[in-house]
Amino acid sequence: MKTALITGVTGQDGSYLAELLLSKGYKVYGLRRRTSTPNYENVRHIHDQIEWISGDLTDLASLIEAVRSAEPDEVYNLAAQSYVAASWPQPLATGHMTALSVTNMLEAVRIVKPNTRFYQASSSEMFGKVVETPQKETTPFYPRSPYGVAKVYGHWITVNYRESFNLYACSGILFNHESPRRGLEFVTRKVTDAVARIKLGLQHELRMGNLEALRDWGFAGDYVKAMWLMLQQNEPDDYVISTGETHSVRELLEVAFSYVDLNYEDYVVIDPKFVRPAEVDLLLGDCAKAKQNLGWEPEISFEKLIHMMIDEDLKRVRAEMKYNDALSKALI
Ligand code: NDP
Ligand code: GDR
Repeated sequence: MKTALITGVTGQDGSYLAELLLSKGYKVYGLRRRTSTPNYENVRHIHDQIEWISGDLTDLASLIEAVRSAEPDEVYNLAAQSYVAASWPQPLATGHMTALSVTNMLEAVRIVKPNTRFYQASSSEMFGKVVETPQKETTPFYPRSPYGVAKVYGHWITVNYRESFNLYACSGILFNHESPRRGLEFVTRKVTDAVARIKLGLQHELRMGNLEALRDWGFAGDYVKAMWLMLQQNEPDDYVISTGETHSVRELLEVAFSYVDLNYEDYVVIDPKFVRPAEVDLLLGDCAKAKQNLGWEPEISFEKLIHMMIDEDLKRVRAEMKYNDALSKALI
């Protein structure tokens, strides 16, 4: 039985990866930081199958202890401050959690168990300003946010530890990937949640930022398979993971609202609050290397992904309405 340690296991990707590894017979350890209220929503269904370790990515001592107790064959380092828009008002916290913490995790592996295979969650945000399209492993980085800058550090320190200490360390340069478990502030989920609420009469407008930004959106369930595949090769390497299709935020709105027979133009209001100080205009990935070396391909299309997210949000919002209705009847 193989053993894996996942940081960020309560997040979107961590929950799908934990499911995948459990289905492959892994013993899965999940690092979780202390929170004042429970944050198990994404892993509720597999909570009992995960060995929980308390720790924080910014605290090296806790990571050393985590690696010592889990003795993992593989570490997946997914934890980060992952919301780009929050990285301008919180540049230092983002730097600590998303950049320097990668060195903490690498150090814990190097000190305690250097034969552990290591995955770093790098991002297409590192490409930032358009230098070349489609973007591939050799495309130069030009990050456009404190988050993007922090991820560039995380990427290069991973490469550096591989070259300096001969660690099996891989950096997965993943383009945007979404699911019904996506945080509510990210644009796809913000839109699918709003579509469900508008359709059910609970919301009447949707305030948005830049509708012309273009993103290469895939399904998180497909992308965690690529993370696992990177750690099963003979040699460690870095890979772009993407769909090879790009769509604007405006197209996202069209696809989402028309799925429930509504017109987005009747509801969307542009609010400067959601426009970023610097934007990444166009992301479009070329994942030929992953196709060739890992045999990986995305399975879920953009439209199917958005429809899946709306179906789940409709189900959840209806359940909330039923609960609130029952509650108000009980209180009468
Ligand atoms: P989420 O925001 O859903 O999850 C982030 C996770 O990190 C949460 O479990 C969070 O815990 C945890 N975390 C944050 N700070 C700390 C800390 N100091 N110590 C311990 N845990 C911490 O992100 P995703 O699942 O979407 O993304 C996973 C990783 O992949 C991130 O590094 C992200 O930057 C990167 N990435 C994501 C892409 C995407 O499109 N989703 C694309 C490319 C890269 P808590 O529940 O307590 O908040
Ligand atoms: P991104 O994702 O910044 O690409 O980072 P997000 O969904 O937040 O934004 C995508 C694009 O949509 C535009 N946009 C809006 N975004 C949000 N959140 N809210 C709005 O109202 C809105 N209006 C327009 C944004 O300007 C942007 O262009 C995600 C994260 O998961 C990162 O952690 C990851 O590294 C990258 O994807 C790849």
